[in-house]
Amino acid sequence: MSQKMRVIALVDMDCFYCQVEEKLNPALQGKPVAVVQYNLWREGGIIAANYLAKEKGVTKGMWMHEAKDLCPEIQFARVAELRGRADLTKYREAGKQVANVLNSFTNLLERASVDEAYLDLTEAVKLELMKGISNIPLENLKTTHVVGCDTSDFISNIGNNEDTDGFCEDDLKLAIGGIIVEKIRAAVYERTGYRCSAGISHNKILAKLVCGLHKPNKQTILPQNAISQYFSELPLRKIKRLGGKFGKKVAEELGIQYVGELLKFSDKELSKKFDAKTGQWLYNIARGIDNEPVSPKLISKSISCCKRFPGKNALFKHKDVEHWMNELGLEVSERLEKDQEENSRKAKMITISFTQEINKNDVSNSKTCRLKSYDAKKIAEDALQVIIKNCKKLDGLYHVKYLGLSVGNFEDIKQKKDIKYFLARKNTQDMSKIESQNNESECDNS
Ligand code: DCP
Ligand code: CA
Ligand code: CA
Repeated sequence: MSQKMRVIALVDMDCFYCQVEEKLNPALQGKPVAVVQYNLWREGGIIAANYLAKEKGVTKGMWMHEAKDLCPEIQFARVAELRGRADLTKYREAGKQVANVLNSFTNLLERASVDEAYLDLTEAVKLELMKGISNIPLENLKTTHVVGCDTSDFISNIGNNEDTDGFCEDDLKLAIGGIIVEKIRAAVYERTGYRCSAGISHNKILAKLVCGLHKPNKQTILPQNAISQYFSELPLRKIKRLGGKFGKKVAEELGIQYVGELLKFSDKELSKKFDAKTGQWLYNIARGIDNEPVSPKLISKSISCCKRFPGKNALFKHKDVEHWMNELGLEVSERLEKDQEENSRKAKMITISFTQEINKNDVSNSKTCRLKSYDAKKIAEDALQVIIKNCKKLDGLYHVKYLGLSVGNFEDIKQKKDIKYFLARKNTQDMSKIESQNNESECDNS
C-alpha cells in the first residue's frame, strides 16, 4: 500500500480578490477590505473579505451595510464593470500568474478554479527520498500544521512508529511534500506578492478538505492515521460532492451525520442503497481513499460569460435580448482571441443558455452547436437565432431572466502554427537544403 501512496497538495489563494485589489491599490494594505459586486436592484454584495475584515465577522454574501455595522473602518473595493457587466479580467490574470509559478515546479498541475490548483508531488517526493533523508528539520515546516498532533511530534514519530517496524514511510512522504509546498508557497509570494494556503495528503479529496484548516498563509498535512479520528466528527457536507442535495440524500438514506459513520456500512450495502459506482465511492471515502488522478490542466476547458436579469430587470423585448447578446458576444470574442494567442488553440463548440420565467416558474434551456467564427457579431447573431428559435413567447414577449454563452471543445493549433512557421522559413532559406531535410513535409503545402 505504502508504495502506491501519492502525495497530493491543494494550493488555494487567501482572500484572493482582496489580495489582487490590495496589490493594485497599496493604500488598502493593512486595513480590513472587502470586494463588492454591485447589482441593479440593491447595494453591493460582498464576494471576498480579507482576514482583518473576517476577524470582525465580515463574510461573503453580506451586504455592504451589514459589513459596515460589524467593521466601521472597512474599505470597499468594487469589481470593475465592462459593458454593464462584472469584469473579472484582473482576477483571472492574477490567477494565471500564480498558476505559472506553480507550473514551474511541476507539470502535474490541475487548476480547479481561478484561485486554486491541485499538484501531484509524488515524483518530486520520490526524487528527494532517493537523495537520502537523514532528518526533517522543523524549521523547514515553519507554517505547517498536522491534523491530530503537533508538527514536531509528527516529525519525531516518523522514525519511531511502533506499528511499522519503527518507520512510517507514508508520513515521511507527506513531511517531504510539506517541505516542497513550503518552498512553492514562498516562491508564489516572492514572484507574485500573493499569499496562499495549502492542504497536503494522499489524494485530492483529503488535500482539499484540510487546505482551509489553518488559513491564511499556512498549510496543513493530513496523515493517514489521523483520518478516522478526524472523520468521526466531520459533517458529511464537508466532503466535495456531499455538500449539496446528494449529500443530504446520503445522510437521510443512511441516517447518519458524520463521514466516519459511513464505516458502519459494507460496500455491498452502500451499492444496494445507491448504485454500484456511488456505493464504492462512499465506501472508499469513509476510509480516506480517493483514486481520482490530478489531470494536468493549466488552462480552462471552457470560456464562459453570462448575465442575470432578476425581478423587474427581465428582458421582454427583442431589441433588449439582441443588445445583451451583442455584449456577451463581444466579451466571448475578445477572450477567445486572447486565448488563441496565448494557448494556440481554437474552440469548436458553443453552448447558448437562457432562462425564461413562464407562469412564475423558471424554465432553463441550452443548445450546443458548432462555433463557426470568433467574430463577435457572428457569435451574437447565431446565438440570437438559437434564442429566437427556442424561446417560448408569452404575449409576444421574451421574459428572459438569464443569458449565457460558453465555448469549449478546444483543438490545438500549435501544429498548424509550426507548419506555417516552417513554410515561412522555407521561402526564405535555401530550398534544396530544406527539401532534403524535410522531405515528408512537402505534402503539407496543400
Ligand atoms: N468568489 C466569488 N463569489 C463567490 C465566492 C468566491 O466571486 N461566491 C471569488 C472571490 C474570491 C475568489 O472567488 O476571492 C476565491 O474564492 P474562495 O472561496 O477561495 O475565497 P477567498 O479566496 O476569497 O478566501 P479564502 O481565504 O477563504 O480562500
Ligand atoms: Ca481562496
Ligand atoms: Ca478557492
